[in-house]
Amino acid sequence: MKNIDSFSHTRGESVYLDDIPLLRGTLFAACYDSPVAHGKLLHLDTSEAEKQKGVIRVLTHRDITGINQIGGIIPDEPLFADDHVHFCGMPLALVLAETDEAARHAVKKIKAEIEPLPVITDPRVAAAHNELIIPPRTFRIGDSAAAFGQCAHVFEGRCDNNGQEHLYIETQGAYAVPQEQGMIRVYSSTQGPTAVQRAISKVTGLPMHQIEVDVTRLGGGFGGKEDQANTWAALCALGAHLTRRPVKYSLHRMEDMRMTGKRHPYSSDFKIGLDKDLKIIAFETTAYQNAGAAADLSPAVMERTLFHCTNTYYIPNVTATAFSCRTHLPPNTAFRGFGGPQGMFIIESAIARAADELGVPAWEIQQRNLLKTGDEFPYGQKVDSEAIECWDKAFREFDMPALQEKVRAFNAGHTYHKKGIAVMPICFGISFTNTLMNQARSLVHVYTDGSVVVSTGAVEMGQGVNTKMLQVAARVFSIDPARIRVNSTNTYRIANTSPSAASATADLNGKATYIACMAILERMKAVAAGLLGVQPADIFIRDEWVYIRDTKTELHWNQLVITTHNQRVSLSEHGHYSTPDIYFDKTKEKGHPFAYHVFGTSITEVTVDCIRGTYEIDGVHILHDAGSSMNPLIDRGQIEGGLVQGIGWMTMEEIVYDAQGKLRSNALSTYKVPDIYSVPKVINLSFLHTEKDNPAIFRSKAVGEPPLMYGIGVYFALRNAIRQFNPAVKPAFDAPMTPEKVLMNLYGKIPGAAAAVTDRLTAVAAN
Ligand code: LUZ
Ligand code: MOS
Repeated sequence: MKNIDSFSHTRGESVYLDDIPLLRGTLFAACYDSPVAHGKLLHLDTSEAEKQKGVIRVLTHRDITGINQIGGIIPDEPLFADDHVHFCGMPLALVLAETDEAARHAVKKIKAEIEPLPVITDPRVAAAHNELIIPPRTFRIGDSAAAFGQCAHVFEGRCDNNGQEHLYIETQGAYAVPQEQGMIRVYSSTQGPTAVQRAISKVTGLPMHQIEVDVTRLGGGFGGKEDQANTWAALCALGAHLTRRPVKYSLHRMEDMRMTGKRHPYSSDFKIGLDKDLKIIAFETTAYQNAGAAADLSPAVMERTLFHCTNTYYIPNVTATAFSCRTHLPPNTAFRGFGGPQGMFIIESAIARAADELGVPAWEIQQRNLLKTGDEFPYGQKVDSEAIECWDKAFREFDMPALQEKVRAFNAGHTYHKKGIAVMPICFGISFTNTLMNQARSLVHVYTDGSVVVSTGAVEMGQGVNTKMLQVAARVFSIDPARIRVNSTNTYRIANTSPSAASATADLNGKATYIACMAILERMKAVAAGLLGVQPADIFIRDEWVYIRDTKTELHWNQLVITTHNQRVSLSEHGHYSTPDIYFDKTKEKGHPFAYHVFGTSITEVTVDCIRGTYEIDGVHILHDAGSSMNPLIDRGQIEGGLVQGIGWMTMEEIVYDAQGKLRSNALSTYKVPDIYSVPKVINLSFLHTEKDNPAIFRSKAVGEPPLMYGIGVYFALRNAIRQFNPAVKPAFDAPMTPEKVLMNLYGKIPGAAAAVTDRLTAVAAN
């Protein structure tokens, strides 16, 4: 089944925040944000701004009617700065004006006097100053210190990964509309309608039932709107609450890039020990997470880094410690993978370091350590593994020996172009690591004309979750999908939602929808059984007709619906689902936090131009564990999109803050994301189809985040190509691997390299 939004997207009819018609009297908001990363706010002068034409009011922290606090996990994040500023981009004031232009013009008239304080941007420096968001945490299995003594080989190293800008096509924004009796309806581009409702409640002081949050769809989220949509919605709602006029704010791209947090950069140390057969016996890591100026979701992201720092390998002795470090950058936040990719980059770097030193391909080490069913993770859960199945099938289907031979032959025949190959097996835990968040609800109504409407807590952000919800209802009722509509996500229909995140949205809301539809179906079957004089257990609905076991009757879905209603039996149900059998004990750092794991293996081939440092990705061949996919077309889109987003993070997206905490890569002219020319020339995708009864919907498996981590394979394929050209160099583990870094690594250890490049370039120029 196609994504149900395909038609309206193609015709430009899909409604995003900016497509909502504005009511007369709507005010436009614009934010004045701190130009300084750290300092004492001595004076804020909004008087000139207030005098500008069209300006109705300028809000600061003094205007907050509730509390000046939007921290979700830890209350450490004021909405408006009061006495101190903690990052460039921190909101100081909000202009409300009759037009967008007037609001943004007036912002320029605001003046802040800020006494600068020392700025920290490096997480290791923050840790040295004990600037931590939460105390460090350590996951442990076995005894790594003792185990190193028994290893034939021990290697140490360091790895660094940069952040990543979410770059959802639709920027952050909200539209708050006052309703009667002090209520406010808020349209928000958020992955978490309840989080928005809660933040507005705190800031305005209104009870949550006065606040309705409605989300039709987002133009992308990627984690950037799991927590950080709250700010803009709270600002608009506060404006609407105070002026009793509708308030709209949709951020310009540069405002969004400057004021919002990103994927967390990490800097980590590692130590890996192997026996003579390349079995990894011991692993230690200390990871420094750059959290930015406030907690946001950083503690949860840090936790997922620990969960995934052994990726898909069984290691009997592990000590993994993580620090969440407070710096003067915008608070970093959720981003597809949620700390998992950063954890996996550490172990993959450690394996690559071992491979460098031992002179074996990394994939020999990877293969020898894959998880087997029953193996225990450092956090205590025993795995139900598909790692070896995915790996073996990938090697078979994509003919790894032939790929290796192709690369070897190419490299033997070329001097200035080199190919590299790398394998990236993945393992990603499915469930919010915070157990209580693993719940969802769905409200299903069958109308008397036989049409159906489904409302859930799932937010459609391009990932196709609404199509999957519709498929669930169509499958349970066995009716034409055209009879079913999926409604907008609304806090009056579905309360206390978890954000659409953690790859778990279709799992959780799909199960809730299944439960609701099944309850209605059971009641309808009882009605049919009464009409037909048989037992309810003998009634089936197939393709809209009622059957008594295998015999088709004259009773159609439409008639059964009417009869059910006429008998005063409910055609509505509110279904609730919570993932069974998951728990985690933070005092012991042990438990069974994940419903299941998603596996996969990718094989990547790249070609590096060893004169220029540029590269092409020849192919990425993916064997992905999708369970029994509900929608292979949508899942393929998620896998291809995730891969390319991961490639962007690992190879080209380079966030640059200067020493004063100012974002230099603050526009698309200075921040490079993958485009059609940088995607792999070939993406082969094959599914590992399984029928296991994992707790996802209809034996499918979550697909949102795991494929991003295939992008890590491109980093290591590039690294391998570089070493084909210059075996003396051991490139630092420092992502992204931009063309500049490739070039510097290519000539890293060759005396006279710079002169050779200059000579070569001169020759090229002369031609
Ligand atoms: N969000 C969250 C997530 O709050 N908890 C999680 O465990 C998570 N995992 C992935 C992505 N978002
Ligand atoms: Mo997410 S990183 O699943 O919002």
